[in-house]
Amino acid sequence: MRLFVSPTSPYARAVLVLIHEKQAVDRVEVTGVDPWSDPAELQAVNPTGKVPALVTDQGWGLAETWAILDYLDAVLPGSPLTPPDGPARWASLRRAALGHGLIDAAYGAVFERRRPAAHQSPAAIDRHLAAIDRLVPALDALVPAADTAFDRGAVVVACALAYLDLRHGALEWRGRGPALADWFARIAARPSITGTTFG
Ligand SMILES: N[C@@H](CCC(=O)N[C@@H](CS)C(=O)NCC(=O)O)C(=O)O
Repeated sequence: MRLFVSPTSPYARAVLVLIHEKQAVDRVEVTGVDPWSDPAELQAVNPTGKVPALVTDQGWGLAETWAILDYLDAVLPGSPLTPPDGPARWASLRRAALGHGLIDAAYGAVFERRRPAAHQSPAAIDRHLAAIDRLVPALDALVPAADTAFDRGAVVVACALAYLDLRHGALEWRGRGPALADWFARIAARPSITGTTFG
């Protein structure tokens, strides 16, 4: 399989972390691209032109982080990171969904700030920052009481928090989510996290 990523994409990192957690690094060839330079090979796989994008062993392309996570969790060997059913499944997906929302808000603010000054929307930036402000305590309330398996929700939330550290250090999110900060500190030494740093 082939996976298109970019070095600072929190979306792509979630896929990389899942691959590491499943100890399947040798099953996926990772290709770094700059999606903003419109690489034809990326657009052929994912017409949106965004990373991550996956080419399966059958040769077809798959877009969208959640779909790629779903697919790789199913086809790669090793225990599933997404619990198959019951309350554990919904707890994991609930956390993953808020984690995706946190990535969207954090990336959205960065994207807006990169537009030429005259075209930036302060209201759009504020809206993204306000969402981050709500999402951190919401995720703080969902930190498992005991450290359970590092599941699908954990993968996405960890990448969202790492991206906050990379791009939004001034927000000092740990003050809004102390339990989340403790959890993040505890999982920071996992090989899947240290082996996939933003480059
Ligand atoms: N909804 C997509 C978002 C992916 C995304 O926005 N990736 C960014 C990099 S962090 C990208 O490729 N941007 C290029 C563009 O928007 O053209 C997903 O979940 O995979």
